[in-house]
Amino acid sequence: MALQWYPGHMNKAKNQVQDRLKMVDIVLEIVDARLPFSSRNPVLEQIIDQKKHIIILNKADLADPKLTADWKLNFEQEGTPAVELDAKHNKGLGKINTLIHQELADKIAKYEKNGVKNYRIKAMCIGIPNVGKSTILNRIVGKNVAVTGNKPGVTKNQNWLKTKYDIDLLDTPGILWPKIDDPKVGMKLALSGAIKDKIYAPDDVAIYALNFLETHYLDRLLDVYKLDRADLLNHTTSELLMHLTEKFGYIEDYERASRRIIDDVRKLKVGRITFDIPGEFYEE
Ligand SMILES: Nc1nc2c(ncn2[C@@H]2O[C@H](COP(=O)(O)OP(=O)(O)OP(=O)(O)O)[C@@H](O)[C@H]2O)c(=O)[nH]1
Ligand SMILES: [Mg+2]
Repeated sequence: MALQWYPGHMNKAKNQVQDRLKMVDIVLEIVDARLPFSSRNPVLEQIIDQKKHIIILNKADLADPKLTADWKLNFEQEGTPAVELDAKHNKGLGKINTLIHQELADKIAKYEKNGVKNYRIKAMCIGIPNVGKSTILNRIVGKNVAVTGNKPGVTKNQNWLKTKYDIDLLDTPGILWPKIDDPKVGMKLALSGAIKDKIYAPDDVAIYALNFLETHYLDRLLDVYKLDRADLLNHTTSELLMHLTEKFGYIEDYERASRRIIDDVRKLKVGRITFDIPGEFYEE
C-alpha cells in the first residue's frame, strides 16, 4: 500500500507552521511512542531543522517501555532532547516544563539580566494527526481549552493557549507528508490511528499487524486469539486472517475481522507494543 494524497488543508497547515516559526522560541515535536520514527514528519523536520526543539514521545502508556527508553536515548544521542509522556494519565508532564526552561536557559537569563519581568516563552506544538498534541497542551494549561478527539484531523486551526507559567503554547493541526514511500510506514500510521480509516484497506493493515506480532510478540498473539503454534505453521498471514475470521464467527467478513484486529492492537488487547525498532532505520 503506497499512500499518496495531500489534502489542501495540510499544505496550508505546513505553510502556517513555517510562517510562525520566527515568532516562537521553541518547537515541541510530538511523536507517537509506538512509532517514534514513522510518526516523524520529514517535511516538518526539515522546516524546524535550525530551530530549538524537543521531542515528546507521547502515548508511552501504549508503547513497549524498554523500546521507549531506547528511542529516547537514540534521539538524545542525535542531539535532540526527548521526554516520554503519557498525557492520557498525566504522567511525565513536569519534565516538559523543565526541559523547555533548560533549553531556553540563555534566553531566560538574558531577560532576567535586563530586568524583563513579564516575558512569555512561546512554544509551538507540532506533529502528525492524532498523536495527542491538543491533549498535551490541555494538560499543561490544566483545563480543556483545546478540542481533542480519537480521530485524525480534530484541530483545524492554530490556537494560542495561555498557561499559568511563563509559557504560551501554540496548538496546530496535525500534518502528514505528501507521499509515504515506505509501505510499512503507511501501515504503522494506519494502525496507530494517524490516517483516516476510509483511506486504507483494513485487511492490508490487519495482515501487517498479524505478521508483526508473529515476528516480535508471538506468545501474546497466540494468547490473545487462543491460537496453537500449529495454526501458524505452514500458513501465510492471509490464511491466518481467514482462520481468525472464522474463529470470530464473522463468516468470510474479512473486513470486520480486520477492523477488530486493528482495534485490539489499539486498545492494548495484545499489550504494549512498539512498531519501530531502534537501529532498524539507520542501517539501510
Ligand atoms: N493512550 C493514550 N491516549 C492519548 C494520549 N494522549 C492523547 N491520547 C488520545 O489520543 C487521541 C487524540 O488526541 P488529540 O489531542 O486530539 O490529538 P491531536 O494530535 O491534537 O490530533 P489532531 O488535532 O487531529 O492533529 C485522543 O483520543 C486522546 O485522548 C496518551 O498519552 N495515551
Ligand atoms: Mg489537535
